[in-house]
Parts: sequence; C-alpha cells; structure tokens
Amino acid sequence: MQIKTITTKPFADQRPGTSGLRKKVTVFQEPHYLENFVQATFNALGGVEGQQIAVGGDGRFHNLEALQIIIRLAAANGIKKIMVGLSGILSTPAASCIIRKYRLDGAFILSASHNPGGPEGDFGIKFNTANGGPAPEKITEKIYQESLGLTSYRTIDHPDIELDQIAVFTLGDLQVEVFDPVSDYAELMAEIFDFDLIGGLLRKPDFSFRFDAMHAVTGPYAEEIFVKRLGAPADSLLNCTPKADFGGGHPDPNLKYAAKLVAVMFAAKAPAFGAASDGDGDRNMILGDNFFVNPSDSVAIIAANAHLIKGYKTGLKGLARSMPTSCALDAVAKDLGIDCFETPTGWKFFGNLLDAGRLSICGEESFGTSSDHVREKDGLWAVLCWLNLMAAKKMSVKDIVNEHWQKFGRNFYSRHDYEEIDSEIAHGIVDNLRRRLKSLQGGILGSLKITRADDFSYLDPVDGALTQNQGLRIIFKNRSRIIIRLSGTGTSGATLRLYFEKIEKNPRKMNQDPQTALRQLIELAEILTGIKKLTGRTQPTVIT
Ligand code: VG1
Ligand code: CO
Repeated sequence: MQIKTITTKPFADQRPGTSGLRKKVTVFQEPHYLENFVQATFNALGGVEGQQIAVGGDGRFHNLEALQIIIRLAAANGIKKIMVGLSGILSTPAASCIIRKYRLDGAFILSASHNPGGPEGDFGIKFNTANGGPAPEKITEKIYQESLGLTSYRTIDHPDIELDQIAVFTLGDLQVEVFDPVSDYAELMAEIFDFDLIGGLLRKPDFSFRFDAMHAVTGPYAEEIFVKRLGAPADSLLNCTPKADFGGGHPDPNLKYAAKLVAVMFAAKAPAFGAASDGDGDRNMILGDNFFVNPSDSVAIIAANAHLIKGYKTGLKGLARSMPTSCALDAVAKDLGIDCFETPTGWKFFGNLLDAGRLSICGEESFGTSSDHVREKDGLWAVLCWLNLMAAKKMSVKDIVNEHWQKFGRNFYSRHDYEEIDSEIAHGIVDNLRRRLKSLQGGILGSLKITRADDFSYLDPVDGALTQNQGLRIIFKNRSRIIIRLSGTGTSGATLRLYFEKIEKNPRKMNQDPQTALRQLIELAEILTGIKKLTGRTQPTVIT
C-alpha cells in the first residue's frame, strides 16, 4: 500500500463552530477541502498512528463520498482500526456510545445536524475525542490553526470500500470494520430504562404515539428500539428511512419544521405522545395530546422525576444547562440539593463536568437533553425518558408538566430566531448592544429594573479554561431575562437568536400563551436592539 503525499493549499474558513465545521455541500465538494480538514485534525492530535477511531454520519448527501475519503486518509496516517457504521449510518449519540464502549481514541461524525441536506444543502464534520464528547475548544482551535498552515495531506490509492454489509477489510495496516451502528446503542438504552415498563405502555391498545425520524438518522434506531424491542405498533413510526435529502424536509424537530407531526398531535383525536429527532439524532421534540413541552421544561422535568428511571434511581450528582436555557432546571437542583452549572451554548462545555462526575443530567433550550450515559445530547434517550415517566406516573404529558409547574412555578420561555440575515447587520446589532451594556446596568427598561447586563463568559470549574463572548444577557430584578447571541451553526448569512424568560409563580397565570406572557420582554428587546427596523423583517423566522 503506497502512501501518497498530496500538495494542497490551506483554506481560510475551517474554524469549527458551535458543533463542528458546517458548510454548503458544494464547499465540501471542492478538491482537497475535506482532506485538508481531516489531515488538520490528525495533525492537531499530534499524529494518530496506532489509534482506533469510528466514523459514520446522518446519511445526508455526500456522506458516502466523505467516508471513503476519511478511510483513505486514516490508512495513510497510520490508524490501526476504523469502525464504520453500516451504510455509513451512525447517529451522534451512538458515536459517543461506541467510542466509550470500545475505548476508541475518537470519531468523525459526518452531519450538519438539523440543517437541510441534498446537493444544495449543508454538510458537516465534527470530531469527538476519547471521552465520547465533542472536541473541546482547545482542540478545535488547534485544528483551525493547523488548517491555516497545511501544505500537504497523506492518502492512499484504493477503490471504495463496500459499506453495505457487516464485514472486516484490511488496507495495509488499517483494519476497516463495518459494524451495526444500532445494536450497542440499543443495549445501552436497555440498561438505562425498564423496557418491560415502557413496553407495557406502548403495547396498551388504548395508547398511541408517533415518533417522526424526519427521514434522518434515527429511523433504524427507532425501529429497533420501539418496534422490535418494545413491541410498539409499526405505524407509530414516521419517516424512518434515512434519505440523502431528508425527503426534501428540514430535519429540525421544532414546531415549524416538524409541521406534519405537529398537525397530527394538535388534531382533535391526537395520540397521547409525539416526538421527533433531528438529522444526527441528538435533538428531541416532545409533544403531548395538543401540548408542546418546551425543551427547557423537558430537562427540568426529567431531572425532577429521574428517580423513576432505572438508570438514575440512586440519585443525581449535579445538573447543568447552557446559559440561554431557562432556569427551570436551577429550581430542581435547589430542591434536590445539588449543583446546577451554567455553561456556554454547545455540548462540548458539559464534557469536563460529566467526566469529573459532577453532573448527571444536562440540557439546552435547543431541543438537546442527555445524561452521563454518553457525552452528547441524545434524542431517543429523551423520548424514552418521557415514555418512562408516563408509564411510571400513569399520567399524560400535559398533566406531568402541569404538576411540575404547580410545584416549581412556570418559567415562561421562548426563542426567536432571525435566520439568514445580512452578516454585517447582525454583527452590528450585537456589537452595538455590547457597547451599551455597562450603561444599562442598574438602570430601568420599561418598568423593569436591570440588575445585570453583561456578555456571558465561562470559567470551566474543572480545567480552568476561560471562554468569553458567549451571549449578551439582560437580567432583571424579577429574574426575567433577555439574551441575544449569534448562531455558530449556520452556513449562509447570520442567524440572530433572542431568548426570553419570565418566571411565574401564580398558578392562575400559568396557562397563558408564552408569547403573551413574554410580550413585554419581546417589546423591550426590540427597543434595545432594533432588529426589525434594521433587518426589515416583520417577524422571526422561527418561534419556539
Ligand atoms: C445550536 C444550538 C445549540 C446546539 C448546537 C448544535 O447552536 O443553539 O444549543 O448545541 O446548535 O446542535 P447555535 O450556535 O446555532 O445557536 V446540533 O443538533 O446542530 O449538533
Ligand atoms: Co443535531
């Protein structure tokens, strides 16, 4: 096997964002583009000779081509073993599970998550390290620095490997193992959850639920877990065949892009439970009969009831949420007498706390929830948590949520996204507000007193790493919050995210529509930022 050194020129735009490198498919199709990034990763790791890694993706367009490129670079860089998901499929949480179970050195996950796919859509690649989690900032930054100075990469001449059958191949010193990407993950779920309890619920003739895989990666996982192992009727599952273009959809499990499921769940005779997951299987949306569970509430409710789940019976070590996520989780931590950490947006910031054993359950407002069973957010895990709670408490989704609000109060919460706006305008809006933060501190806005106005920074309590400029926060005396930050996962223009939170303790006011309850904060945000005026948009692209 002859190793070839290919001369290349650095690309200036390979800095990973919130979750890996995401670009248009056409960018990844440029000669050397993916090769450069993979070689830069290997270099940043100080060489990968003798290492074992996994690779797979969400099945989107360009997945298979990219896999073959990575296999060839792995062979040329001295990797000993590469585990490749059958047909190129591997969900993000399953990748994390595999790394941990087989003590691999890392994995490449090929996905642009919830971004649309197809030839005109997005592609992405992220690297996870030996703990199973997304590479921390110090590594992603090193990859970027390596990419800027890269002049060559190493590969081999070899025909494509057959990925549609479980098999083992050898390429020189490299062993390529095509493996079943579902079974290890399904085993892990069976360890955490009482499948008899959940199966009992799913098989009840008067219970019905829908899970929408959105033509993305969770289809095969859902079939194995819900139908084969838990005995649910096959028609409970929707869109379970992964497709390169996600069936033309936008694999983002929210109220806008999962519209078909939402229509079923908000119909007159709706199923008792509905859920959806995203492109790479790490997000989840939870719905009840005519009821939407806000993701910030979801993680808080799972944590508050975790003693009812087999894997968490012995108690929780600590909780954590990303900064923009509502403080509903903090109230649960206080009640349980455990820590609640506040981290920057992105799963990589939970890794150290999880590894240090200081954290059991964590979540983000962006439909991400998980625990210390892996080092990624995990869509199907969250779905199983909810089914477990419904079975154990013998209550509907709506009643479980209402019970929680009665005990802890309701944190009214909403996120407004303005997608694909002019990058200069978006940065101008944020920069302008950032400059005024000091003068806002201690002042009055509308009728509300501002107790804190800052740009969030995070000092990792485990390794002392400082991460700055993670979102502008306006916090009021009544603990309401307005947060604004720029997305780090988009591929065209800029996406501005505004987050609103208001705590309501009066039970009679808890059933308002969140947009109504948050109206004052929404209006104040416009006064503060002038987004509508400056972008010409009359409303957000997505409201959650
Ligand atoms: C978004 C979410 C963030 C999430 C990230 C990756 O990032 O806000 O909470 O961790 O996506 O999720 P941003 O920078 O666009 O706000 V996924 O499912 O794309 O891996
Ligand atoms: Co995702």
